[in-house]
Amino acid sequence: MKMTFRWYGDDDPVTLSAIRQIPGMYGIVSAIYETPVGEVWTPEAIAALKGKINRAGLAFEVVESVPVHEDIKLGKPSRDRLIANYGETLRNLGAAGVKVVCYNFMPVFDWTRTDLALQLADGSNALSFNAAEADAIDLSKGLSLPGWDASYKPEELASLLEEYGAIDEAQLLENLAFFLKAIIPLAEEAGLRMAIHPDDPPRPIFGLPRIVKNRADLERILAVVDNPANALTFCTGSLGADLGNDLPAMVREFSGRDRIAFAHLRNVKTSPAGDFNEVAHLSSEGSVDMGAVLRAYYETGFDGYFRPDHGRMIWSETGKPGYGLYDRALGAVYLNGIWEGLRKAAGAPA
Ligand SMILES: [Mn+2]
Repeated sequence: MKMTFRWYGDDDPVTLSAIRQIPGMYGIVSAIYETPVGEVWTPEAIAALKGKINRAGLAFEVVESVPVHEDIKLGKPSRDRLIANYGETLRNLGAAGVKVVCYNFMPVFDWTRTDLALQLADGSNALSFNAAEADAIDLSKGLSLPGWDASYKPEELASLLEEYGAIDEAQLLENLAFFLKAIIPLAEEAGLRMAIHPDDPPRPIFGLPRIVKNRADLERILAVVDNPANALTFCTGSLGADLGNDLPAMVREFSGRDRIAFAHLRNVKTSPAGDFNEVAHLSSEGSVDMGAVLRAYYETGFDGYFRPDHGRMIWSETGKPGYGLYDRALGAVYLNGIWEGLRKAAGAPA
């Protein structure tokens, strides 16, 4: 297992040198944010990012994300050019030593919350989702969704939502299959693995289709191209927002088949109705049994990448919701502690 940490580039208030000081930290998960979605990430831009990370004493082997253009998800004719560009980006990333590319296939919104700073009992705050509140949002009246207000102009959003009116889950899955059949051979050639991130939250939202929600969905996607390069980003926070998902069993199955390339470790406190808020990583804080999840990884010989996913905002830190330094650093240390315990219990050297 290699421990990593997400970093949003030079604009991120969390610095590389701070991340370097977290014990047991191996590498950085990042992306090129300046290149418009659908355009090629150039070797020069990739080398600049990699250089910055390597000079800080950290590896750059995981990208999150190379975004998938909406036209690919919609299956529009322009997808051929966009998929060719995506393939070229993968070739450039592979040549720079990147091993895993995280992506998602969520229409329009790549995550949804109804509150970015829910006050928890201990005085910290965290992201949360209330299904009834989300269902009550009328997007035709413009977007008033935490975290997304600046992303789309109202008329852009309206026309995009109209286009998705014709896309049901079966059609979206077909469009994903078309993408995977084209991209996975290129990923394999580039020496890297594509790792799809589950839908967050794992439920249909605003009438938009969702196809990465549970065990059956993951199985279907992996079967499209039965190749280790067609892999998963297994996010316990996203999948954990449906109490029907047995996370340790799913890890045991998919890691046992070597189809998890990247593990997002996040804890959420989830209600049976699917409302949830994010919490500290410690198992007793939420609905995710982190010890059981890590045991499943350990016992299936997982040698991919871990990263602590979203943390709370604690100790008066301000910054990008979910992506402060302190609580994610606590998460990394906690996860490393569990891992050391598992190793020692199995008789491995420290
Ligand atoms: Mn995640």
